[in-house]
Amino acid sequence: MIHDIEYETMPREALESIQLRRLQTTLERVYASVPFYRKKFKEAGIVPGDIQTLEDLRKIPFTTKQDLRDNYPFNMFAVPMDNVVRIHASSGTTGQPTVVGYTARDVKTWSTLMARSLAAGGAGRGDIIHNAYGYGLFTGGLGVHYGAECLGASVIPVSGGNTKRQVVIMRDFKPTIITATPSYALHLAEVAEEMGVSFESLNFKFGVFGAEPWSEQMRLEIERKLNLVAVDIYGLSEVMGPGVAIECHEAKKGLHVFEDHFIPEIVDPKTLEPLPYGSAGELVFTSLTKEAFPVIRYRTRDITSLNPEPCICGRTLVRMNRVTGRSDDMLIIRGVNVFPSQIESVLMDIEEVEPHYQLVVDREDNLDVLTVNVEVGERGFTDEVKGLQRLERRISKNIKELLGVSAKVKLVEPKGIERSQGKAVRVVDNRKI
Ligand code: DLL
Repeated sequence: MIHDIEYETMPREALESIQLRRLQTTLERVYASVPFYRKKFKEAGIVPGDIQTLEDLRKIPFTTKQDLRDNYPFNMFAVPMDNVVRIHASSGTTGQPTVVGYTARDVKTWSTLMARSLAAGGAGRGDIIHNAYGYGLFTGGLGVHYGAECLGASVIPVSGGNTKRQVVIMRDFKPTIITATPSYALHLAEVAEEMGVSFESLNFKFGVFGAEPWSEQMRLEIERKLNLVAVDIYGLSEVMGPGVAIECHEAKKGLHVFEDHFIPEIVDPKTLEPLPYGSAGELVFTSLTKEAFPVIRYRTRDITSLNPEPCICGRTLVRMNRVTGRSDDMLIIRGVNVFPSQIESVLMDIEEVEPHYQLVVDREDNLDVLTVNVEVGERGFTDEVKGLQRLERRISKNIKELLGVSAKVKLVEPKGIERSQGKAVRVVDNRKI
């Protein structure tokens, strides 16, 4: 079902005129109230009034994660603290956390966009949503929660962790929709199986998974193991949280970007030149309606491409393709660019292994060494060392053939890779720069 029929199916011309009006208002606001943006505009020799068309947006400099860090914690806020009703922050695993704020209207907008997202993912009134995204500073839990309530669905705020209890809740409350990171969804499936609870006997229809990259093969694996239809949801705290873009369950082919609230651009991550529809590059967002924490040309570091073709679901919003990785978590192994998602695709094609893996990069004698630790499934597990070695060699050969990079493959016994309660840690890079 389409939650906001008017905005989600709007003809391009009408949408662009709304975008331009909202963009101009946002630019005036940040220029007046955020010293960082005023300085950037001045350095570029522009004022908000110079932006007369959507193309003019390209005259404005980019904003980076470093800019947000430099303004830690609240200096990017465009409203006084009296008007901020919510604060979230990124986990800060790659440095200082990024802090974001919301006014009451921002929370309302976010809830509406999350209601749109859940509806696109197959949810409606009467559905029971098992929300296993973490509640807290992470935007996943509360983002889905408010969206579910706005939609009129019943939400179970189970959060991440305490997995056995989650299985009992799934068995007893019979939720119809699950929301979680894809890695945690697979972990839930595993624990359910251990507890003798079959997903066939549960009531799930749809799952809305995101917050970390996952491949098409992983979607098939999740759909099979959890016995549901899985859609991809995208978002980031800096831009809002979950609900910036979502796949529709009808097509499951690219994520509709809510362009009446965010302008997406794709740029070459090296030259920063804009790229046309269809070309893969770094995704950049400008927010159009946010009050407390507007972002102008924010470089997400996520690599994807945009597809303007009409969708069978009726939405006219542009679709972004599945995020294949980040321009900054791209691994360079002996000069070869490799995204963890590419290795994942190779692994997923091997029947004997499970979708639980970790990539470790070391430097030995000045050479990069990539080790792929992957769990062997109960089926591929054998006490026979030779059999395991054969499998390791086969995987290594496939990686070499398909990605052009040499990798040591280490099979790990079932459950040997630590399970995440939220986002999976897929890469451990031990190289010193
Ligand atoms: O992960 C928000 C979110 C919560 C999205 C729940 C979806 C569901 P952050 O913690 O700020 O926000 O992390 C944002 O996670 O820049 C991407 O690199 C990655 N990411 C998010 N969704 C996807 C996805 C939330 N569907 C960062 N596919 C983003 C691939 C994703 N990567």
